[in-house]
Amino acid sequence: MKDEITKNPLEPTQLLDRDCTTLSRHVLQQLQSFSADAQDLSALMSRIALAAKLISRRLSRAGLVEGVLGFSGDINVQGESVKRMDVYANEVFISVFKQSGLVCRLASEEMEKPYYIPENCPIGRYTLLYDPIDGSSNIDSNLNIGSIFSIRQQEGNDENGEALDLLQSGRKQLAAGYILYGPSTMLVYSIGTGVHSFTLDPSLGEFILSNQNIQVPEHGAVYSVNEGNFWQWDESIRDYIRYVHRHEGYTARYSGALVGDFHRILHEGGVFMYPGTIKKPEGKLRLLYETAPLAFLIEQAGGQASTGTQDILDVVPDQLHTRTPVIIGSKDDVALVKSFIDDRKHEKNPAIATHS
Ligand code: P6P
Repeated sequence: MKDEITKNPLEPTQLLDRDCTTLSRHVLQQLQSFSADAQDLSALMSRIALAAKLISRRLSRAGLVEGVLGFSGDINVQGESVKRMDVYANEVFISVFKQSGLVCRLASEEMEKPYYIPENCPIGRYTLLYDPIDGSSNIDSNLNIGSIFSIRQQEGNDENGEALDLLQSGRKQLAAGYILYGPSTMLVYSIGTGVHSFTLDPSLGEFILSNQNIQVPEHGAVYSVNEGNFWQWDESIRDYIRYVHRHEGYTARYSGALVGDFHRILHEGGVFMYPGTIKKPEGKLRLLYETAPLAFLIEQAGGQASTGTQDILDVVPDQLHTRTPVIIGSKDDVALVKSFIDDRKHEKNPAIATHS
């Protein structure tokens, strides 16, 4: 995948222009509009960038400051032990949207119910759905982690506070993206006009455009899955793993943090999977603020995202923290995994036609 910005060195004036291409400006460029909606989306992305900078700053000093690493002692709605950074990052996203007039509700992996910002609600027509820190088991080992976000338009007034309008498919997303806290802090986003990445320049305190119109390769060597679950999977997934074990040209990469694994697939191609297991057929990853935003991105980048039986973006959740199995990445590699699922289905029921 060519990086169109770095394959030809930029002239000085082009370099200056590139350094002025902040996230908010890029959104307006993408929308080719200065309308109120465009300005809203631009302002929303700026606030997300501010959240990313605050979290990145805290992570960069985690080993030096008391009270950053380790567990908070709480258990979240997912039944998972909460890291102090989970709590901090969750609060950061809430704080950056206060007094914004933009976001009325925030739905987070860390909160059972959506959080309402009353002063925004009559005017703010947007909902932020987010996983404040994804992969927090990596924090204390100083390995890559991420934040994942999705923006939806609020439909109706949500009088009863049930936020039922959020229980719609991922195709209702206005924007989606993630922040990768790695050797550099990167923000990758889409508003439906391609996938674009920004790199935080600490000397400027700004996210600067580093790559645009990212396209995932049709195929890649990487398969990314926790093979420790091998015997928990459906036979069809084991069939796929046996295939990549026996064929040249495949390599396993798995960091235990979805955002980093996804980012690698987006750039190098291949497939990331978190399949369902016999005990938990719905898998581990959450739809509204993990797999649906990434599915939005991968489809914008020319790839695919499936539960194994339907596109992730077509799944309609029955509750805020609905989980789905996920197979996401290059078109050819997602299709290969699905072919093993279809073959097993056909075996169980020969009446189901399966492709060769
Ligand atoms: P496992 C992190 O807890 C996470 O939600 C994702 O970031 C990651 O891909 C997955 O779970 C890892 O789960 O079961 O392989 O440790």
